[in-house]
Amino acid sequence: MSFIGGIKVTADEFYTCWSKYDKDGNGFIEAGELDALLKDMVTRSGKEVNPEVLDEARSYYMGLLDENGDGKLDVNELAKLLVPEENFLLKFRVNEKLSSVDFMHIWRKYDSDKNGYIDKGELTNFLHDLLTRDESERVVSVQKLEEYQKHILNRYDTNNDGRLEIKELVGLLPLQENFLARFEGLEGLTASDFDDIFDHYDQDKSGSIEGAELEGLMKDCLARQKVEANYAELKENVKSILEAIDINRDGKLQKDELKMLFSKNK
Ligand SMILES: [Ca+2]
Ligand SMILES: [Ca+2]
Ligand SMILES: [Ca+2]
Ligand SMILES: [Ca+2]
Repeated sequence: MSFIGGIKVTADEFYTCWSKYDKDGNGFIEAGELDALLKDMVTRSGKEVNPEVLDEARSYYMGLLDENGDGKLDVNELAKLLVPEENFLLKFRVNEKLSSVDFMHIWRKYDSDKNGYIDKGELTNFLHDLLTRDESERVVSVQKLEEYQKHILNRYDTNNDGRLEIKELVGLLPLQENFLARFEGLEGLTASDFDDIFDHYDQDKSGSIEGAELEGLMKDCLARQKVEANYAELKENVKSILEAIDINRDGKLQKDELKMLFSKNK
């Protein structure tokens, strides 16, 4: 008889499941908690739940998951069954400050409901990835994650609203020096300065600046004027820039369009 295994989940789903099964919160799924998990797995495998099938499921899953053979599952053992998705932060170099474009990619990934803030559940996803980025095989306990979340909010949630906005997250993910700061005035750019700027923000070399690239550019433009925008303001700025200079109306800035941004901003 075959059962399903290796189910891919987001970090958020993983921790929701973990808290669901580890009811007493002692860091192990055991006894009755384990029965509830096995029942769900039998159902998900499309089989009828009866004592015989449950016994088979128990030996199948415990053989697969219970590495140290103590008859209960810890968080790392469960992660072999419910496999958290690939760590998004691995796409970015460790120990190096982020460009504003990389920062906006991270922001857009973890602000998953797009409300302009990293709320608590989103912060859990982010912290899971941050804590496991050096050891992709490892997952962290819910207790540790909560502890870390409190610590992060204490330290970086400067307006105490229980969530992080862009300038608060920058405290945690330091940025490189503003790429635009190296140019004295943006109106007197040489052709090669301009190419450097376009190449820097067109990170994926698609021939246009779009999405996180455009938000990163906007963030740097505003920072140059000493404006620390929140995400809503950033999007508002992107929108008005596109209205003004996105001549072919594709929602992206091609090179000739970007030129207008710098000739306008005198
Ligand atoms: Ca959010
Ligand atoms: Ca806040
Ligand atoms: Ca691009
Ligand atoms: Ca365009």
